[in-house]
Amino acid sequence: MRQEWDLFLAPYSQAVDELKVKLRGIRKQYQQENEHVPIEFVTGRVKPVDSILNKAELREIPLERLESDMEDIAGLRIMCQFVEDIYQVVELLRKRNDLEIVVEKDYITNKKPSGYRSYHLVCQYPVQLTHEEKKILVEIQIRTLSMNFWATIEHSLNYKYQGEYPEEIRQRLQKTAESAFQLDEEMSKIREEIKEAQRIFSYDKRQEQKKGRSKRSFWEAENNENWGR
Ligand code: 0O2
Ligand code: 0O2
Repeated sequence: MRQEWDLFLAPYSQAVDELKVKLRGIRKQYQQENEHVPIEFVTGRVKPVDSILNKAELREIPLERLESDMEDIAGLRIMCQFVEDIYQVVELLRKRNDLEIVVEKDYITNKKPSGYRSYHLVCQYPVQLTHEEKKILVEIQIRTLSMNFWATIEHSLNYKYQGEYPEEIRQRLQKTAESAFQLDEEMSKIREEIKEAQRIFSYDKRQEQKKGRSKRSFWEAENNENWGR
């Protein structure tokens, strides 16, 4: 049984690994170009078998329909500094020819009743296997650091209450979701200022690193000469 699951999950695991590299690659390119980086960090996971089975039971998904009906067996999460970055990342993903967006949910404009905000994409992603290409579904959640802070805490509280929150906690969670979003809105207002400061900071840091490198190579050249004597 374990072996069957491993076999079934292998392409999902490959997709998560590949997409983590690709998305982190976008981040690196922006850094090299000294541009504001719309991606702060990327995480990913393959849904554990227990979670797959629980969700399948809850949603009445027959196991033979997992591939088509469970969209988040492979999950990537992209964290951004600003709400505007989220939409920039969505546009970047839209333009890629290595994945196809099949479902799009904007829980930022239309927050969930819980207070949850995030931008969700379900994509079809081709994985190259030994003998064939397999297209699998991958869920990409894009959110700000502040949205992620709220969702992470709410997710762990959910484990305790299984979604049946006492009224007081439910209301507090909604309130904190609004406060988290206010923080995003305030940050957006001073985003040009922040972006400019970050550009100067990362430029200075790169200059320092370059200086460090040339000092090191001077030192190494001197040393090599000394060794040669
Ligand atoms: P990295 O990049 O490997 O260092 P659960 O649903 O609670 O039963 P889950 O969510 O599979 O279990 O596991 P966990 O440990 O909460 O999350 C694993 C990683 O994937 C975490 O980052 C999460 O931020 C991310 N993640 C979790 N759930 C989802 C999801 O539903 N969708 C997406 N897109 N990402 C998710 P790491 O460990 O730092 O990742
Ligand atoms: P996990 O792995 O435990 O995170 P549907 O309503 O059927 O159209 P569905 O399938 O519920 O949509 O997907 P939806 O609503 O887009 O949510 C998918 C994922 O978004 C969830 O995965 C969560 O990771 C996250 N999410 C959605 N709503 C909330 C919320 O209120 N709080 C938090 N913390 N996360 C949320 P799962 O399936 O819960 O699994």
